[in-house]
Amino acid sequence: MNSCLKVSDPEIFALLDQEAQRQKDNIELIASANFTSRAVLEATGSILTNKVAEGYPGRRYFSGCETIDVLENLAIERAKQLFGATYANLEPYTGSQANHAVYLTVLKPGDRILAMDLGHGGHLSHGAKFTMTGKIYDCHFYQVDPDTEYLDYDRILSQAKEIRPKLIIAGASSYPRTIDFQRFREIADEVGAYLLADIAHICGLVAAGLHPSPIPHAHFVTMSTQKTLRGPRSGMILLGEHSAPEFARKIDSAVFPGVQGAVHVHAIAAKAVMLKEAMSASFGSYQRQNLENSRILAEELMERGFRLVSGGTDNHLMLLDLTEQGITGKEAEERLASVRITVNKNLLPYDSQKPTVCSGIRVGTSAITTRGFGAQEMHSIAELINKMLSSEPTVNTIAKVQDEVSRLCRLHPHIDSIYEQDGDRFARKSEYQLHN
Ligand code: DSN
Repeated sequence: MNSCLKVSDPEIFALLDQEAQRQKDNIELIASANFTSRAVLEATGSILTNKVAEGYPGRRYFSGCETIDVLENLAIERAKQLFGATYANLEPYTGSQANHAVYLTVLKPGDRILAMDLGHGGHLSHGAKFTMTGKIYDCHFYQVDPDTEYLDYDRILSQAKEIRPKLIIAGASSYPRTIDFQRFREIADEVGAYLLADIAHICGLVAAGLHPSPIPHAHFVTMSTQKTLRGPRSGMILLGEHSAPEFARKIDSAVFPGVQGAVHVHAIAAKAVMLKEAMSASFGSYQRQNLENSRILAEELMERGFRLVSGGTDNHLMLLDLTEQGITGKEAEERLASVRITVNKNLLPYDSQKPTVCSGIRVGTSAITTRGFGAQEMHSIAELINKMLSSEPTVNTIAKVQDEVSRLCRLHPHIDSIYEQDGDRFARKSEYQLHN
């Protein structure tokens, strides 16, 4: 495939090659990042891109959908099986689109939402004032406890009683602790609100049984599929048995034609592949290692004097407060980028810095765990972060850190390690290997 591209568009080919090299040579610690399998990539880049389809299996607005009807039904069944759901909609283009479809299902413009504050770990699509959600709905926010930095469910209940939201959103993009979906449902019931669980970050852990599932509790469950699930860049909506009878058809029409148009059939196929992979024993091992890596990295960083928000992590990510080190999140992100360690600056709860500066960074282990990094590498990475952030690094230190990053990357060479890890199914050599 790449050889066609090389001939027809050498500029784009060269950029892809450059990005492949970056992915190979960098330690990827952005918590939402991961590496898909080659099988997922093949489905994403397949001839399914050529097929136009609108509507749902058996209810299409174009002909020629016999094959893709089978494909979409198979994907739906796999999603239901993996998560123990009774309804699945695989058509949302992204996690944000999935959220918008839920809003369209139960809210009218001006209705109240209560969601996690963006600066405390929430997500843009949950109602930040400059977003579509924030402009259409009346959005209010709960925050973490100022002392423990954990969610304070009693406080959320009091706020819910005061605000009387029509929808409560449980879910985050930078909250390192377990979320109690049952408690959230009790709060929602007490104030007569619907509960949406957005599990974009933790869906892989939920699928592997390593984080409590929201399916028995939430009215709606949404997610993006490229993070801990290791799928394509896409979205998904699930319903449990208590809400499917009432909402299945409404969600269908909220997704299409409510918030989007023709189906991304190639992404549906890639999600089907992702779901099959997520049912394998190796996926469970991967997620256990992901949690173990995260726990070890958190401990190693704290031992080196870094303060972690909430004092640690229960999941695949952690937030480092760099106030003690005297640098901003922006400076830390840039310093680490200079040695090919990729992180993102992140607001911390009650942060006094602007979102473009931030007082901390978010660090996640999903991508490096896919790459095969284990306990020993977590020790090394903590040491490298310490060398770069605890004080201004010298030229000599920077050179030594760069060498160590190269060594670690060579030890676990990019995406090809996934194929070896997962056995025969992905045994074929990648284009990247063939070219190098
Ligand atoms: N939701 C954003 C994140 O958590 O990084 C991007 O997917």
